[in-house]
Amino acid sequence: MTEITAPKSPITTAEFADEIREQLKYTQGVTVEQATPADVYVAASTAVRRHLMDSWMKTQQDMVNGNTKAVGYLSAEFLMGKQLRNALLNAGLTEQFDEAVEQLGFDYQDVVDAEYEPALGNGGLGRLAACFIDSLASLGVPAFGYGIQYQYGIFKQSFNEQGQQIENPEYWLANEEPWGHVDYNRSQRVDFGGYVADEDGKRVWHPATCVRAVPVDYMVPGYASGRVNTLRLWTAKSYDEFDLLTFNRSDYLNAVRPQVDAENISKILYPEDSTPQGKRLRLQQQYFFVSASIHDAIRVFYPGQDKPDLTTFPDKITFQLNDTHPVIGIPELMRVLIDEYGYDWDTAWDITTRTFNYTCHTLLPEALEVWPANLIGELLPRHLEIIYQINDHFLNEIAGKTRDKAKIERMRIVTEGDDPQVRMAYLAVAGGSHVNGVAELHSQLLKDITLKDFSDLYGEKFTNVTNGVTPRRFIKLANPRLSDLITEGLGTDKWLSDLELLKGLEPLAQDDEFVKKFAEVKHANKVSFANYAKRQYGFDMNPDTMFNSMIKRLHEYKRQSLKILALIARYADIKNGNMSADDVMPRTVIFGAKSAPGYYMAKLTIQLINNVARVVNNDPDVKGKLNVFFPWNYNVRLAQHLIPATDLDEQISQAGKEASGTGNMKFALNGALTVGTLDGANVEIRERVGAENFFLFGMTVDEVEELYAKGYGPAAYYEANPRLKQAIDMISNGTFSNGDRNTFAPLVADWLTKDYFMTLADFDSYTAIQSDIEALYRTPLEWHRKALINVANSGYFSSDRSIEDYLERIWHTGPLAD
Ligand code: 26Q
Repeated sequence: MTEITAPKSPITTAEFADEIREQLKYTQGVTVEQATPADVYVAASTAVRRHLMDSWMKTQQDMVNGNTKAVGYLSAEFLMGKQLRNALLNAGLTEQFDEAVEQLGFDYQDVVDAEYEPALGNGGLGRLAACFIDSLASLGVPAFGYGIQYQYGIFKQSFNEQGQQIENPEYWLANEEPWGHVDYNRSQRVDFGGYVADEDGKRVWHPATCVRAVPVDYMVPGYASGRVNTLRLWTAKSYDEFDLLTFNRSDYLNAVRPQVDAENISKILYPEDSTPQGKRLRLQQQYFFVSASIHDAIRVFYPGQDKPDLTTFPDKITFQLNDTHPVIGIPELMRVLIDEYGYDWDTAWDITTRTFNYTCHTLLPEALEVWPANLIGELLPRHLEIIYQINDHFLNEIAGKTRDKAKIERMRIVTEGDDPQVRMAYLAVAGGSHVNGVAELHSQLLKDITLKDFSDLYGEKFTNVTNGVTPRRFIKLANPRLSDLITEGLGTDKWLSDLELLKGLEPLAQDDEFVKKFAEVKHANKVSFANYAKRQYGFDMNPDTMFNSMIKRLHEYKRQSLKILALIARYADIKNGNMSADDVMPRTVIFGAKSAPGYYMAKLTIQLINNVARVVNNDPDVKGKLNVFFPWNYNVRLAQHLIPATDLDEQISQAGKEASGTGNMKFALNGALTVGTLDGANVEIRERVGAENFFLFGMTVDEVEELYAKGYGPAAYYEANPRLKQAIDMISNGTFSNGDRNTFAPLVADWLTKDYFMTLADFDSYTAIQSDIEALYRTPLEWHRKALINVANSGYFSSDRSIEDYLERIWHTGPLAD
């Protein structure tokens, strides 16, 4: 007997169909006959929202009235993906929806396809935030996600004739958006600029301008928890007051300018996910959403109180800072407590440090945010004073802990000199209770290198929480075939809320019949993906080849270049006749990647991949043996289609550079094998699935360090390895640029002279592991057995487990009582 625990709403199909009809008529003003799939999408989404309303309101009431501390997840990005299917799943309405829509004469897939994906994030960090709020709700923990409702999400990527990336605006709000509820009556004012004056012994901020932060609320239904949390994204509106002086001078356009500028604050998501540029508007965005969120939390937890006792604030809510982006919240809470509520410094500092915690997502020094003090002073003069004061107190405090003068200097929150800089990561460590990395290795390296001085003196603050992904979206929704097989294998669907139950599949890996069914699921997924890729992109993919994917942001440290060099070497082997037809294991290589618009090397790499794809796919000599595809505009939807169809996943960053990775977890859970370095969460995945079920290659962190210390010269590797040399020479001689030798010259020059991420040094080991990969793939049963063992042992990588770790190690709170 299979035990089904998935929630099922008591509503019938007929009732659901009636609700859709009502919505169509009374809200949208169309008949069923007139309605398009997009109309039905809006009507059905509205109906689902209505169904969640009671649980949403009750969750909020229980949160405010009970004693369970809530979590405020402060994040500049939430990469949510489509909402409808997820909401249906978590609300237990999937069947009713499918049937109702069919009864109304629509294809449910058309209706689902009508949804426009909100892409309010760059990549891993934003998607992690989305997984975490899903898990918080599913575990019944009261929580707010707080962020920004950008009008333009991450750009829509296309490729031009030359294979270059083109960025197009992603104006997702051009379509009706039924999920977000604009709540003008819960707006907050956010001030900027001006000056600070001494008045009656107090510092008083006289801002120059202000904007109105209007919340847009999204319901976050938990799976099988009956709880519905809130994602509150702020949008910037101007106040409707005119600058009368200017107005009277009849300079109307200038009078309206502040209004127009105000609304720019939430206009666009910055598409850089490293080397932040210190842009004024970006700082405005950060302060905008953080200030509004802090005031919102005070409003929610002390309703109607003029003089709340905010010493209890840390018992009401704990704020998690998703990277340094919301760290301006630390001086903001200090300012609110001191200036707005009259607390003294020490009390305010005690409250603040007990409220905040900080998650770091990087190891790259250039990705650690630093703001010019001058810029902060211009936009937030009172905050700059407070930051300097925090700096002074902090330096005093560490002087009591160490006599190492150099160390104390290194730990300054604000640097000295002509153009002082505020180091947001340092401010976050000083102003919060806990700091965590996102995988074991990353947390260790933070302590040993990036934040070593801090860890020496405040070791107790440092901890690890390994990332995770939600099995609801990334297994159940993305891979229904595998979900059914897992449920069949385990005899229950409880794994959806307790992913460690996947362990129960391990014995089935010795059952050849089950492994064959598992292999059939993978094949069916590949066929589905091939059809999807044909429809969406016009690609011709052969599902009987190995599907080998590399999907992630384009970055030098992630080393898409290693993959492309190996691929060119393989192409040359086949072309040169170095391999007999039998030796060639047919492969379909699939890339997905966006580059930051101003990242020259990354954009050139995209162009190279596209041109290698063009040459390889058109070469009759390699027909049927090697194909390369680069579907444009990689996003959550494409991930949901591609991951279940992948045989081999690439996680090949230079060791010590990828903080965690989360794609690696999604692939392992969907039965792909990983080829990867000992980096980020790969280390833990390999530990859990077993070394024999993971294709490891490349230098370790220590070996990288050693080689770097010795002096790394990439040219020697080029000279020593004829296959590598040939691959690079083919790029140089114009094979992939219609004979033009200049197009990719900057890439080649970089590899041969700098190669900062040691692509060339790892080439040998990377190409050597390919024979193991191909040997295994020739015995499908053994391949799929290992893939199944991966699934069985990846339950740890559920974001439910990550959240439980946060609850235990950092937040010290739990589910609401029933
Ligand atoms: C900062 C300032 C100004 C403009 C942009 C930014 C910015 C925006 C996004 C900086 C960084 C990001 C995103 C970083 C990110 O996605 N990091 C990834 O986080 C994942 C979740 O923890 C990890 O798995 C990845 O290893 C890490 O690269």
